[in-house]
Amino acid sequence: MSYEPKPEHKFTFGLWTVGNIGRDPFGEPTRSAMSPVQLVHLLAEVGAWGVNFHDNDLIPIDATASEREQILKDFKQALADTGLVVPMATTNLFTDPAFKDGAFTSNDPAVRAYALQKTMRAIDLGVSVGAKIYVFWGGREGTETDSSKSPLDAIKRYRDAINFLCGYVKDQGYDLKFAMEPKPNEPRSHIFLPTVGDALSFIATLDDPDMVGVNPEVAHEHMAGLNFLHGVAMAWTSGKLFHIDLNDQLFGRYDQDFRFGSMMPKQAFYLVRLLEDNGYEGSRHFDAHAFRSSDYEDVKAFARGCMRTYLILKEKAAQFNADEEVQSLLAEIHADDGSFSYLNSGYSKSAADQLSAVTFDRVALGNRSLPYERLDQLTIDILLGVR
Ligand code: GCO
Ligand code: MN
Ligand code: MN
Repeated sequence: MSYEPKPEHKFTFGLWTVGNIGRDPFGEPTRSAMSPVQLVHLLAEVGAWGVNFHDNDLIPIDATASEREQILKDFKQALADTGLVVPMATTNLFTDPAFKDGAFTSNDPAVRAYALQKTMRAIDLGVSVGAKIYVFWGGREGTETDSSKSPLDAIKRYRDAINFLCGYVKDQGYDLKFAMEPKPNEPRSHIFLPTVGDALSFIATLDDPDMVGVNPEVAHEHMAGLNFLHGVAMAWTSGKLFHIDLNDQLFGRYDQDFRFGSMMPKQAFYLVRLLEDNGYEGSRHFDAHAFRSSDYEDVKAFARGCMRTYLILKEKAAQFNADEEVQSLLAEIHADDGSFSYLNSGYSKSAADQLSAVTFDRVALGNRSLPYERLDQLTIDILLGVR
């Protein structure tokens, strides 16, 4: 199999990912900044399908109207020249000092109003280049000290803001859905909506929950010490997996944003298998960046690596699914003689009566062998390429 990325794979990168200049809290940039047009061409060269951006990745926050017009014209030309699409857009509500204590959840009503206005404009911008998904990552929506902000107030403000913006999108007649992106911390000590589960329960309280889903990110759930696969499964089963941020991250570390599958390839394998086996149709968006030590040639290697690893894992998933020994073990594990099929259609008085009358052999249930070690080693053999 070739691991060449194709448009049907829907691989996307943010301008801020391949455009990351290698600044960190301890060191100055190690790469010179590339323009959005240059980044679009870089992404086309490595074989990506789409490019996503924050409003200010494209248009600087202090750009004049005529600068804005020229940048947008050049960007659209680059899209036309390369065939890249813009499936997703988002707002930068974290860089400017105005947002130092949050945007939608700020204690200052003027900051909250500015955040809404900035997002309305950024939505207009995203929609003007074709975005269908709009991401909300509340990087500054949080606290260092809980004396400063009531989480109840903050969550209410967050809800009011998303409701307001849903209203705006509908009023404009845009074909756009929202995706909330949870993260537990960094840059704030504590960020509201820390995990996929929090985001899902928040969405259920909105005026129009159907308009809003989630954008889970590998690194963010790993930072919280959680199983990303399980978070994604929860989003999927709730019909809320509108987008996904793929990268990699060790547990218990600062936000690392590593190349997809580079740290925990086994977890990445289960994730790709879930997405591919269940027909996930959204973007496979890589929200990662190259090592600070990389130059732009190495940034291309990084971007190609994200897509290549995804495609290798997709192939491994197909191999796992087709492996006879794996399948026979799975069949053994899932053996079902149909004795309890009367429970499959949910509660009924007769099902409850029938169940009440059963005598279970509890010891035999506990003694049943579960060959999970064998299954796991087969998985490892497949992943390590010896099968
Ligand atoms: C992070 C986040 C961001 C968001 C981006 C798009 O940890 O910084 O993952 O990269 O994904 O703001 O919403
Ligand atoms: Mn992140
Ligand atoms: Mn992200």
